[in-house]
Amino acid sequence: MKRIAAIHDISGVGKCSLTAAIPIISALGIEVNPVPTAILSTHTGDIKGYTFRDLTDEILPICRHWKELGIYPDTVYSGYLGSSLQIDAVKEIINMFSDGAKKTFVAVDPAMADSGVLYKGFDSDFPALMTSLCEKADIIVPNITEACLMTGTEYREEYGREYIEDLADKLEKITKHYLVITGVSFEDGKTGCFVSDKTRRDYFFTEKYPGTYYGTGDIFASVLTGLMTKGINCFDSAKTALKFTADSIADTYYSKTDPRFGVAFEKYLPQLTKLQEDLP
Ligand code: PXL
Repeated sequence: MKRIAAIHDISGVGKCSLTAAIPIISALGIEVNPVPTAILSTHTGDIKGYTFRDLTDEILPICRHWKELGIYPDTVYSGYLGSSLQIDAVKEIINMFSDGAKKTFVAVDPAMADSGVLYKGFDSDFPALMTSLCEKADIIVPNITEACLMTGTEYREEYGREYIEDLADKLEKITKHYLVITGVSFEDGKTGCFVSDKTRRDYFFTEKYPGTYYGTGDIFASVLTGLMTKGINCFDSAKTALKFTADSIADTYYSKTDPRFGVAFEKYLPQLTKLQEDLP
């Protein structure tokens, strides 16, 4: 069985970070080894009064213990990181597991911003640090805001193909192998992603529902990372991740639940297990 070390916070309510990564990656038949970076009552987006307990000091000891036991993950997967110290810790984890018999795949979701702004609590130095972590990754999964912050590009709400291709030119110099840009939309009512393996570029689209759906970046990145860990190519992996995320959003939109508390991805886990069994 493959194993993924998932380095994210655990937000009790909001269905993001580890509460998305653990069930989704497990549904793909992969063991998840969580490295919780912090414990929060909820995510930090549009919810007041959340609690926050930092766990930075635990990150390296957890991974060192695994290494002592001879446990090497197939993939190191990081998401939301709360500080520059946590970024340094993830870099050290990548180095720590790089002396194994097999190469460790590294997936970095530079979760730090959306809709043109950095998440609460991050200062303007943070994107450069996150970019330095992305340079150690086999695949990076920024949304457009993160892509702009990492490349010093002006953020735009409206754009054409040229804008995305220009971002991709810059981001392909950062990632080692694969790039997926999420939240790409060229027409009303459609959203999707750009995918590149540096030899081929492609776009995949799905229906766009009005509103902001928290945690969907983490859901998408967890499916993508899981499938790529199983050896599925980046294009099929991204297409499957998009379908799973879109189904979960559609369900939440029609059921009219509060989207701040996350999307109904649980219902689609059996379908995800089935979908990936049929992939080449
Ligand atoms: O989904 C990204 C994310 C993860 N973890 C925490 C967050 C956010 C986004 O706001 O606040 C704690």
